[in-house]
Amino acid sequence: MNQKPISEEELFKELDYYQSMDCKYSDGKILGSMCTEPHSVAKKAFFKFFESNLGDPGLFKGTKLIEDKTLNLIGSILSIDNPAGHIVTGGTEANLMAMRAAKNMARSEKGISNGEIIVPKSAHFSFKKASDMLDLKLIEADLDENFCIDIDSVSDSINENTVAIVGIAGTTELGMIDNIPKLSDIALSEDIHLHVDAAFGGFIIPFLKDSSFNFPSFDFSNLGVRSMTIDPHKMALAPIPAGAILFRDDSYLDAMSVDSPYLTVKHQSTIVGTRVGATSPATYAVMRYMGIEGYQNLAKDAMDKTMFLAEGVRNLGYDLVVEPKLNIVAFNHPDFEAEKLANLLEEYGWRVSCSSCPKAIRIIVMNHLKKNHIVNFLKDLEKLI
Ligand code: 0PR
Repeated sequence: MNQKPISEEELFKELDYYQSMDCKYSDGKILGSMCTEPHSVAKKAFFKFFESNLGDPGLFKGTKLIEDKTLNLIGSILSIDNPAGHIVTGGTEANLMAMRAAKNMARSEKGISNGEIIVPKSAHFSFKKASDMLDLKLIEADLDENFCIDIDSVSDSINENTVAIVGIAGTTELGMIDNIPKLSDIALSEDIHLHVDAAFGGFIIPFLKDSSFNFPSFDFSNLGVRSMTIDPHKMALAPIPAGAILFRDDSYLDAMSVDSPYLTVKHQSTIVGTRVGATSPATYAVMRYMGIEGYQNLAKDAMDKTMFLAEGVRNLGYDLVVEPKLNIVAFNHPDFEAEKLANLLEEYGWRVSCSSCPKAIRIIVMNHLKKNHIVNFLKDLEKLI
């Protein structure tokens, strides 16, 4: 470290240098990210509250009230009044909390000490972390021909140690939506915690409901659903790190609560102690500013662009892995490996990612991707064949 202070000018010159190496959403070249440029009102609200620490909420009572109000707003799109939960750093932390609650509940109510969780093969890798950190055996259920969780495989995997079943509403790789009503029936009849990971889909599925998209219900309206993950920093235009974990009632938070004797609150259920306060006002601000109509327009726009891209890719002779359900397009070319294609596209500046199951180029049509970017992308894609 430098002995003497350096000037602000010199310092920011250095930071500018490093920032210039970063990709920018606004360039329209980031095609494999579930995050996007946050809305300006979200940024403004974030910086207004950036000192706030929700780890000690008695000191930041206003921020805490906003966290509760934000959870209620999110609850209103997921068919639940007054959910329990927290604004957290993202889908990983939310999934960890859900699995921790399920584990602790099963231990105290059923005496299960060597728990197992059943997740689809399409589950995000955060469940591998949860399995490792919480010492829960991870059972991967098969997928059906539509890349959704195979219900029979779930039934076959249940045993006396099962503490949770996980369904995904908007899979990371392909954007598929598992059959939550069926999983809910199983969870109710077996008395097992059902967690829905709607980290990606949670802020788009509810807003497509009234258009031509006919999705089965994926939220708390299914009585077996006990918790849900939903990420404002993905489709809601909130800044990173904004995730949310919602529980059906307080008992799940109580099951994770530890004493925090010298804080302004005497119990804490979150994984992190000192925790960012600013994402609650940022999420609250953008949700209020957009309203249901704003998100409906965003969702419709994303799906229009998705269909335009899917059609364009198909017309060039590429094979779609599956018809897009949400705003993800995955495709292959008969003569090229996906990774090879990704590398060639990178030479044109496009930052795509590859799915693993099946291997394919995967494009997430986020808000920063405009129609003209897609047109240019298709032109470059044409040059490769
Ligand atoms: N659940 C689902 C269904 C997800 O898709 C993701 C992340 C998570 C949980 C975990 O969320 P956090 O990453 O917020 O903890 N999905 C993306 C992925 O892993 C996240 C992402 C975002 C990756 C932007 C890259 C990127 O540039 O692919």
